[in-house]
Amino acid sequence: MSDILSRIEDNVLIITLNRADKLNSFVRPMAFALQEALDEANYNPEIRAVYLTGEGRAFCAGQDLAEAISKEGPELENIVKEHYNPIIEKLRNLKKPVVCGVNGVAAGAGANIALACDVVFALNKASFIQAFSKIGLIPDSGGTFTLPRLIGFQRASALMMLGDKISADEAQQMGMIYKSVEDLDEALNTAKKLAKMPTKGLWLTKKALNESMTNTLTDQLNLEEKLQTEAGKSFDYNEGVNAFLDKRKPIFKGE
Ligand code: T3D
Repeated sequence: MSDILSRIEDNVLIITLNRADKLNSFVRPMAFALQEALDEANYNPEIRAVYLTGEGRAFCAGQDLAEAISKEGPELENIVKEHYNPIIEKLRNLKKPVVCGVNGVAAGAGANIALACDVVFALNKASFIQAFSKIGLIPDSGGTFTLPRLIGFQRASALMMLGDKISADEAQQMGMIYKSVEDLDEALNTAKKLAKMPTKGLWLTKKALNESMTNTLTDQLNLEEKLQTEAGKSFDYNEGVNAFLDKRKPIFKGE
């Protein structure tokens, strides 16, 4: 059985983490398989959005700790460098929107991979744990960058040091995720909706948001000017404006 399942449905690449008996914790082949799936999403024009979720009762319990301490397993520095850093870079630089459907507990790297997605839904019974401090590690997978920006420095600091479990409802209230939901159909349908939208414009939006994390206001205004010019030359901008003026539904190509 493969560690990652993937299939295309309505132009959405549905990726399911598939080590349910170990709460979808990551081993090396699984990390590489996820990276390959994200590459496929970036380059395959049929794919216009990604939906990431987990099999069974968990989304992902982070690194498989048995592998992490195994003498035959990869070195700790290589786990971060070769597994998680590329996954986060690929998620943030993927030119298609990534919706995450957190179906259960998301711990350690599993939590921070979810938070690196563009739109994060979680089942209301799901939870988030910055589990790293409990085993003497620091939060990785971009957590120290992403979490303080999502929920503020103080709350990020407390959650990362204490390793407290946060419910999906609490995560929504503090702005960590977009929505806590009763049924993840809403999350998959959101990915399908995004797959019909102007893909290029969505990518340029994502790029602007990425850079806003570190830019000055002046840099950001200049970037908006540049990206808006690019968006304005797209097929979908022309189609969107014409459809509006013709009072019809636009048919976007993603270009
Ligand atoms: O070298 C490095 O590690 C660097 C990279 C770091 C990145 C990281 O992600 S570090 C953080 C690693 N993750 C954790 O510390 C979380 C560990 N898991 C838990 O704390 C708990 O499992 C949960 C809170 C997530 C869920 O608790 P619960 O009670 O619902 O389930 P459980 O009984 O603990 O787990 C069910 C099974 O999954 C169990 O296996 P078994 O006994 O039925 O055969 C458990 O051992 C396994 N499992 C859960 N998490 C992991 C895991 N096995 C390996 N690695 C795991 N991370």
